[in-house]
Amino acid sequence: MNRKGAIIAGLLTLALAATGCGSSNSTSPGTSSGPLKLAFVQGVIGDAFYVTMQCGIQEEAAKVGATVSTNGPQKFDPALQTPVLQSVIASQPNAILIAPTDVSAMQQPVQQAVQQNIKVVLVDTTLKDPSIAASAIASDNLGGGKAAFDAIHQLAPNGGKVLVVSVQPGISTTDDRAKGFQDAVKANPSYQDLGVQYSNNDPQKAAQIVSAALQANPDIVGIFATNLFSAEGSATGIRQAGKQGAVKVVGFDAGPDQVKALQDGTVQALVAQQPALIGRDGVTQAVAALKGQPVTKSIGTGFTVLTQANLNSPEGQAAVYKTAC
Ligand code: T6T
Repeated sequence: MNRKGAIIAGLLTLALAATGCGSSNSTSPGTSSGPLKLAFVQGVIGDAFYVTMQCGIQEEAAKVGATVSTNGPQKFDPALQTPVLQSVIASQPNAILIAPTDVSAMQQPVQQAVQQNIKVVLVDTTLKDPSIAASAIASDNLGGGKAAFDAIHQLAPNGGKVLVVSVQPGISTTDDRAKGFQDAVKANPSYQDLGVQYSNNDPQKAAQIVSAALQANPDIVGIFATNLFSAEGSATGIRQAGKQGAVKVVGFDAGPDQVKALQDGTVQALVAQQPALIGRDGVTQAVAALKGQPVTKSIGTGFTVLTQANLNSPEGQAAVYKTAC
């Protein structure tokens, strides 16, 4: 459904609910008794990427007259996200928008939502078998990894050793970003791939990884940090080693801390995603699925590569993530 169609459908729902004329819908709990109930399950709470996505979800939900609840685990961990999802399922929303924290471990818990006739839309991360979801919306993460390498290539054109600091294996987004980056490194014989190290989404661990890597390989020319917390910690590691500017750092995401690191020259480029758009599209797809209208199974969103040169432009400022709606 296009955006206008979604709005019309939402208004219709409200009108039907107000007159008590809503048709009962056996495939979806609660659609006949008031506004559509959407639930957003974040990958982790307190992450500016998911906060910005939440803002987009709330904005679009308000347009179509749906309510939204937002929940998430304390850590980016399927063992913690599963009980959060289970309690969301128990609250019987019409649709769940979820960023699964692991492609395999979250398959069954998400399947349980589908079995309860709740529509599922995957936002950001995906599953091994995403066909159970009505729609899946994500950045072009492979392309983003390649863009990160292109940025390092521009900054360190003579080549050399490069390192990836990622989160943990099994996350579709960061795994794809690392792959996109490493494939590009492989294709350029001037660069030497030092591999991927995992920070478990802990900035302190990312900082330790970078400190240790710079001690073992003082000639590293570039570091790619595949998400917000890896980038935050990588910047700390670079500062602690006194290597600001000497080692080129490209991070995924554009939270406030990362933007500061870009401004002070610790980080040279940020691949900013479009989390609000992912959220808005997620609502549109969920509502379409609930109304039996056509859905788009897979939607790819773009990104903006931020540098000091474009950060203060209107486009650059629009790409920076929010910490509150
Ligand atoms: O990079 C985003 C998100 O796309 C990824 O799946 C997990 O990490 C972030 O939330 C940033 O912390």
